[in-house]
Amino acid sequence: MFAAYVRDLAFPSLYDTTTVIVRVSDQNDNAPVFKDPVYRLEVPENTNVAVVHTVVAMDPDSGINGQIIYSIAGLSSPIFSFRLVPLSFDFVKFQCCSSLD
Ligand SMILES: [Ca+2]
Ligand SMILES: [Ca+2]
Repeated sequence: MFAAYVRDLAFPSLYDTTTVIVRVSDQNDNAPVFKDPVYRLEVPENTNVAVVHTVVAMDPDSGINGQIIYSIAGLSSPIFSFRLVPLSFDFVKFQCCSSLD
């Protein structure tokens, strides 16, 4: 917010003032970034733990510009398949879908 001032060149000069209110809207100028660049996981083949790991990504934009959708890229092996379970807009867990043994 700031004040603007205008006046003419007459003598005596006349003038006016106004208040300018600027509302800054968010632009989608930040890409989502994972907390760690690489996640190295070691999972025992006979594990019964369904949740393998939870990964976190952040996007500092606001509103829809900062909301994140997780997905698995590429093909997964039939014996090593995972699925993503969203916990919130910022958290997702990798869940093992089949036996690894
Ligand atoms: Ca963004
Ligand atoms: Ca932004």
